[in-house]
Amino acid sequence: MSLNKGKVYECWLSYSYLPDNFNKEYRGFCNSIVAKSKHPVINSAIEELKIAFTRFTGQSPQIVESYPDSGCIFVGIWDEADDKALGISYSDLPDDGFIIRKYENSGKNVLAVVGKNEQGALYGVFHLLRSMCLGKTLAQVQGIDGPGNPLRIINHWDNMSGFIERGYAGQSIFFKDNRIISDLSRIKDYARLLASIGVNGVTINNVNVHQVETRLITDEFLPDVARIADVFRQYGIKLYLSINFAAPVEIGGLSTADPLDESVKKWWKDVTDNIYRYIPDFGGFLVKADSEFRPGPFTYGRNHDEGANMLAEALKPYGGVVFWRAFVYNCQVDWRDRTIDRAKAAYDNFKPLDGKFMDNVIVQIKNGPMDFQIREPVSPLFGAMEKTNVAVELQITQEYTGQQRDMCYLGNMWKEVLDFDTYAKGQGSLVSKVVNGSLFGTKYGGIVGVSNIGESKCWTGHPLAQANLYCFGRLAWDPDLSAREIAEEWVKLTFGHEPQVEDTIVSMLMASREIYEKYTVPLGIGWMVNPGHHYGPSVDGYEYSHWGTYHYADWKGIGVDRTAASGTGYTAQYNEPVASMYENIETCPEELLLFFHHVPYTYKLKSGKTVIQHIYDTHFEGYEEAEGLKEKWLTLKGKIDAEAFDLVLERLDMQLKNAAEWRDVVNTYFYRKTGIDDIHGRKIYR
Ligand code: GCW
Repeated sequence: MSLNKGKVYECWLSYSYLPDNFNKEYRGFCNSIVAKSKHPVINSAIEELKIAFTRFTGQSPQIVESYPDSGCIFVGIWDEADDKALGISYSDLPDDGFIIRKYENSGKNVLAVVGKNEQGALYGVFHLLRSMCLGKTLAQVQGIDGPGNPLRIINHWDNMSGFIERGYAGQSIFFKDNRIISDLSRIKDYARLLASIGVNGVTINNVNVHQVETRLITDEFLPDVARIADVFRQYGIKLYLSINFAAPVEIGGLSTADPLDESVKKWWKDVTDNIYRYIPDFGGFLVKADSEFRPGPFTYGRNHDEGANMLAEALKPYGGVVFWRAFVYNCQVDWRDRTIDRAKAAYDNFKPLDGKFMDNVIVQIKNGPMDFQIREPVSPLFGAMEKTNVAVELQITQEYTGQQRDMCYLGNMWKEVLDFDTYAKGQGSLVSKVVNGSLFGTKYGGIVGVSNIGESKCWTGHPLAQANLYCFGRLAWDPDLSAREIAEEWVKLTFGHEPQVEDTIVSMLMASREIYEKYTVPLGIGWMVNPGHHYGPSVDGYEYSHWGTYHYADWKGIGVDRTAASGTGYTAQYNEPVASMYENIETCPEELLLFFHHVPYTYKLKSGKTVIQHIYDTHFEGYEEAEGLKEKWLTLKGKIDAEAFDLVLERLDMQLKNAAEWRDVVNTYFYRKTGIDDIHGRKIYR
């Protein structure tokens, strides 16, 4: 761990705030660590205990191979442990899981952290340290735990130039000037952060694979890619690469990239064999194909299953997997053509392929049917792929949710996704059960998040955006945690235990998504952003372009009719009773009203307000509530780390400017479109 970079750098692992019960509960174990294994992952676990205990006690613990004459921590894997003392059998431990138990060894107290494997032991150590910092008792910390999802993956949209597509926290920590960075120390710190929240895989390059990045799979770059993989491996994290489907043509000298062509198959097999020579535990490929001008099997009259299976075949002997993205839609639409609905595309493209993918292919589905808007329904594809491994893709980086200038804690949104009932096998068919493989008995599954980190000193540009990375990992580990619990954990670990500090920051986080929604896009309609960079308002920015993202506002009404009765028929992609709920305007949740229905501005909401009045009110409120965020933050002056305080304050000022612009642009637009006055007579910028 690179020390002395400040608390904002150390994030939730600064071990700076020790609860009162530490001495009573844990102090007696902290002088010695017993470890028999020299495995690199166990070494990382020990290193972590050393960092933490040294911070806690001011003394570095001794590392020994046999039990000392005093209390100690034991770290290891099942085979090395005293299984009688643990009181469970090997099969009681979940995969990659652990047990923490206190027992006596020759009259001395041992606190054992025992993993089913080395990774499990590392997770156990992080769990123990987190619990200590949160003030949990020894009784509470003991027990068995394991990950709720087999695959917990971070995708980076980093280009080798160093630029990060949709990155709001500086340049890449992996790449610079079309090379891999030579000093890997920051990558190690990053691996440590990720392992502490249970992440077990990382894709280091952008899904849009450009020219230089296409060569990451060749001898030119593999030695350096392998160095990065070595760093992640010490923390139980596998490395994956995004690949260019047209690579056989672009760098292989072949005339085709047809997935059924024998020379193409051989090319990928040779490439894959070579990768495994450098990286024996390589995770696999991530593919964006036939999407937003990226090449794919469609060029050759083939389908996604054929493309994915060809790659899966090459990876199979090594246990590698293919993440194949379902973000496939027609992005050359004429807005006048109401028969095309981008929201329907993922389902239309992939539902017919259910059952055709090999068992080491995972179809990676964005949480919503459009594209990471502040409010969207959950993609109907989750309730439709019964014979396919699927993963949900969440966007931790805040492309459409404030770009890490505006505050937006995404925990509530992600919980809505994971808790959404697809009814695929009757009530209780939650997305969380689809993606962990339990609902349909699929082999793999998991949660993928698009990273929000970069070279920024605090990693995420906005210090409070660290909460989103933390939340992602915690939910991937345990989807049953609540967004609030996770926020509370994060605040305690990052800013300490002072109740006023905790209450203030937790309440800010919990309110932030709705505040952002209020001053931006109303009632689930989405978009209305400036084209290209996607920050700030432009109501008609995408209204007449080819991307398929319309709100259809005219002087009479607004919204997209996606009903089966009179609209695009999107609602029919859901299982009952969800389909009918959305189809019927009376039962459609109001926050998604305009996503599913086109209504006049005078349509009355359940609150008794018209849609137009709702637009005015929420935009005024959203701005005022953003002001409230700043007021709350100011009460923390002198009570938290000064650097974090200043950085956040700076961002809150940017947020206020943005909120004012959104309020004025959106209200003005709709005032002029409709000619309907605000009933409160507030000043609308005309
Ligand atoms: O939302 C869009 C983004 C693109 C991104 C694409 C995708 C990586 O604006 O920047 O490309 O989604 O998810 O592939």
